[in-house]
Amino acid sequence: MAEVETTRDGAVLTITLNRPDVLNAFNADMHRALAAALKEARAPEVRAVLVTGAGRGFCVGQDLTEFREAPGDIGSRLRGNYHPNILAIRALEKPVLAAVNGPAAGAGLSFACACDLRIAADSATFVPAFINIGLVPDSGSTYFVRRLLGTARAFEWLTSGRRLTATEAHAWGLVSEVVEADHLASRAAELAAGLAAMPTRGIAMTKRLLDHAEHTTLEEQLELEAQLQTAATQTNDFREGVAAFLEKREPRFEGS
Ligand code: T3D
Repeated sequence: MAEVETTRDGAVLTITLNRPDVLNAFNADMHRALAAALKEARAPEVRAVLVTGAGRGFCVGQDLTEFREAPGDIGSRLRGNYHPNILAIRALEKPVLAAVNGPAAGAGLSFACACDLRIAADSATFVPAFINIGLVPDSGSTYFVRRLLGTARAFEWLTSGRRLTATEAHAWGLVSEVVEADHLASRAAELAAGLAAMPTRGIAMTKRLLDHAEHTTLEEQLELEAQLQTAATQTNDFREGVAAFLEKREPRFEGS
């Protein structure tokens, strides 16, 4: 069976991590398959991406059975396997929604946090497992968790290794919604379809602006907003949005 499966429903590409026996822990084959899936997501017909896990887990990070022997050169593995996929999610010019169906731990937590939005099943849990085995957070966890939670809470959580429930994750703002486990797939599909029907280029540029805002001055951010707003006014979806408003009808955005 493929370590990562992709399915298309209209303009939504669903990427399913598929090593359910180990709660979708990462191994080299899964990294490669995920890279291919994220490449597939770049197709213009895809306007929203949904990522989830097969079975009862979302993703529990590195497959620890590979650490039985000496860990080898972890830095090289991070650079070669993990970083390209995290960067690919951020570079993807469309929204990426994580439907967290079960434990998200270690680099699996980083992977969820690299996505633009997260919803969770009520059975999902969030575990910054790195510290529990004497590692530091990697794959962007310090970047994304700090951004989502603030430095003080990020430090407290990442150094505790504490398992967070879906309800707690919602209260902290880590996920935007918690749904009953049986309804997660349908709710995620509904949300992804809604995102796919929005002005895709406008969403892509909003994503870029928010990422850029993390490391810039107000002056630079104002300038980038002005540049991307100029680009936005040149899209078909801008013309359609204004026309629909003036004609008092629902807009039909095509993502161009
Ligand atoms: O190499 C590099 O490139 C470095 C990169 C490192 C990045 C990292 O991700 S480091 C962090 C690695 N992840 C962890 O440390 C998480 C370990 N897992 C857990 O702490 C727990 O499994 C959970 C809290 C996530 C979930 O607990 P629970 O009780 O729901 O499930 P479980 O019973 O522990 O696990 C179910 C099965 O999955 C079990 O196998 P079994 O007994 O049914 O045959 C368990 O061994 C397996 N499993 C869980 N996590 C991993 C795993 N197998 C391999 N690797 C795992 N990470």
